[in-house]
Amino acid sequence: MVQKGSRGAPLPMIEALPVHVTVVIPTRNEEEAIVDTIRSIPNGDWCEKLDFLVVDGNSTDRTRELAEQEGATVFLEHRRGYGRAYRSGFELATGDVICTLDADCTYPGELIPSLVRRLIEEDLEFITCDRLRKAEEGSMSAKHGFGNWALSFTARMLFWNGIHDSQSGMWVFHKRILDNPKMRPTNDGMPLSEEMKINARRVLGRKKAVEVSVPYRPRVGVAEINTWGDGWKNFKFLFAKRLGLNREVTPWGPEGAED
Ligand SMILES: Nc1nc2c(ncn2[C@@H]2O[C@H](COP(=O)(O)OP(=O)(O)OP(=O)(O)O)[C@@H](O)[C@H]2O)c(=O)[nH]1
Ligand SMILES: [Mg+2]
Repeated sequence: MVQKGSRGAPLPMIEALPVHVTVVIPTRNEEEAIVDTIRSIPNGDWCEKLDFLVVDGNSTDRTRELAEQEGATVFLEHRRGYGRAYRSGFELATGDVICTLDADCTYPGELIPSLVRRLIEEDLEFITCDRLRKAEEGSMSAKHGFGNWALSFTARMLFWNGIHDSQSGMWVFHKRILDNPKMRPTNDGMPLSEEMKINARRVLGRKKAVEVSVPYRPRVGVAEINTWGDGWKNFKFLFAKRLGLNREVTPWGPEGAED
């Protein structure tokens, strides 16, 4: 017997996981890929409740409209930045388990049910998905490949945490880990990605914070990333974090939440 995902993809008949899962997706002008990104995640009975929170950074295209049509809750985060989007989205997510991915069809959304199952059944707290070992052809330019390797290598040397892919943006974790202020990332930009993994390994340890290799695919839609600028910011952040000099520029949570 099989269950049907909302897009008709058959899922093996297994007991629903007793958790509410929120998929948090940051977007900025992703109208070409947001629908397929949401649809890539099986929407069957594999968990108690599944919802989508799109944190949009002032897109000027149809991203927000399309996300709402797919049933997602859309939060408009006026403040710029990838990290800023997550630092609001994590607080707003209502699920017990949070999953993240980019809105550009690069990450395997279809693996989310099995990753959540692994989190629960193996009693883990945090999973980060490594893209570098299973990257598909054309998914990463030589420049990005080298940048990812160099940043990951530097992070391993500075933090000795064994993380292979410090820049991956796909994570699956219990929302409760963010109750600990030491787990909350401070950075509003791209460095939030490496900060998540540094915090997870520091606070939760290697047994509870694990890295899993997943496929990585060519991007749909045009990236707004500034390769050299963001690469340099990521690099500087690693040293600031190592020295304990990283600081929050904006507070945790959506605007007004601190009042
Ligand atoms: N809310 C919000 N989302 C953003 C912002 N910048 C990027 N994003 C989203 O964050 C995700 C990651 O950004 P990408 O442009 O894919 O960055 P990247 O994965 O390093 O670059 P590629 O490898 O080219 O995809 C995407 O879903 C973007 O739409 C921002 O300022 N605000
Ligand atoms: Mg991307």
